[in-house]
Amino acid sequence: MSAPWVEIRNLSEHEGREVAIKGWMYNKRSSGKIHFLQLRDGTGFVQAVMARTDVPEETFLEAKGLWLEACIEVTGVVKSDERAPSGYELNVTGLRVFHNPQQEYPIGKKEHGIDFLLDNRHLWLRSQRQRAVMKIRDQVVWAAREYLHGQGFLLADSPILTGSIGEGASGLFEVPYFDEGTAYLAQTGQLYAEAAAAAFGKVYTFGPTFRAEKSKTRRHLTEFWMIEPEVAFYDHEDNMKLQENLISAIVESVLENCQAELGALERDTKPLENARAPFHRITYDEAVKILQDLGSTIEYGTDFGGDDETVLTQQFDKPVFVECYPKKVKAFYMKQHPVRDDLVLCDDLLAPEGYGEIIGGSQREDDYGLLLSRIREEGLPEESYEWYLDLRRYGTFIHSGFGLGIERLVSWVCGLHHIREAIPFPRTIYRLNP
Ligand code: NSS
Repeated sequence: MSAPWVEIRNLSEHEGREVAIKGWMYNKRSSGKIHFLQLRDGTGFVQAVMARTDVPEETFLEAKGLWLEACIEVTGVVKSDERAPSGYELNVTGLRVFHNPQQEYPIGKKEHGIDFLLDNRHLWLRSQRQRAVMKIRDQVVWAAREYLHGQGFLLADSPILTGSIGEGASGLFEVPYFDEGTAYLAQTGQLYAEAAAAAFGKVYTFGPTFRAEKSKTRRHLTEFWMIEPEVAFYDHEDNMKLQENLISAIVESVLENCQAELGALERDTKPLENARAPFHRITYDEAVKILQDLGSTIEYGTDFGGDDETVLTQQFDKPVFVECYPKKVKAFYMKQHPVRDDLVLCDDLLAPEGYGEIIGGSQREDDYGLLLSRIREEGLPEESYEWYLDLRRYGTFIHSGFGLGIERLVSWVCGLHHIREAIPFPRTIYRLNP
């Protein structure tokens, strides 16, 4: 009977038995008598040790001729080994070569520039570091869904092709749309989430969102994924509680399930362990004062730049909410502050260690007249908001929600220098391929 195919992650269940592993050879060391084949199969990494005396001569020669990233099946006996990162090694008994490249793999051991790596993103993804980031991304998404599902949220997907502008007229990707004129790629699912909240109570959307802003920062993608919860009868305060509980749950889940990956990234986990609700809170007014006291030239009434956010977060040991921004720097749908009519009931959640905004949220304007006048002030095309105004015509309700940028969160959790590593195939203003 031939050896059963097993995944590297499950090797511990097969100690002492002969198994087959299908994967790629990402590295190799050889002496005259032994080949050390480093294998990966996507679920893990393991060293396969082939001794000349254990295999037929032609098998040993065939292994000698393997190029990096050869796709192979290795048969061998699983042996525990304390020195191995996975705790196991394979004593090779057989080899089957599916494809031997016969040419040098473009990504070698030497340092490559970031442009080269991004041009080769389709291959770069195979590296141990990129696998760690993607595994953590997967855990972040999984944990977010699990938390929301557990709280009774219903997933209500929103369209990507839309006729109404979600976040202001700048930064829109336009697509010709049959006889209907121009469609926009969604900047947010929020307006649809609000309709869904009136139908189903607690909802969230989760999908790709698009911004055509020409931002070249470490925090901006033109295509990013956003989770957007929206809840009927939640006010600004309830909204912030949901945000801190969601982030705490996600971070806890990553700490529980991704220790190996955090280790591979050499991530200091203390700031993550610290990120337990409740988070710090300051108002926009207080934030401006803190920044000015620290020497910033920020003027009251303007939005924070990335550098301001970095400085702010460095004053706190865990995530911090900045609440109640001036109306004029925020989107039209935010609810006016009950006492200060120059402010809105909103919050940005800033991640520590200089990372800055990972969430933007608000209580929504539920007053028909105020909302309509905001749409007019912003010069938005009124006709395409008719359906949105209906939500205020038929049983208007207090409600709040927010958008969590997945790549921003993954960047912070992984301790990445740049957001482009937080998504399998990043889209930035300079990159559409691969
Ligand atoms: O523009 S946001 O601040 N808010 C919204 O889109 C609301 N409509 C969300 C809502 O209330 N349902 O974006 C929300 C988050 C922001 O905090 C970031 O984490 C992320 O979306 N975001 C981005 N990530 C990567 N790249 C870019 N360009 C980007 N823009 C926002």
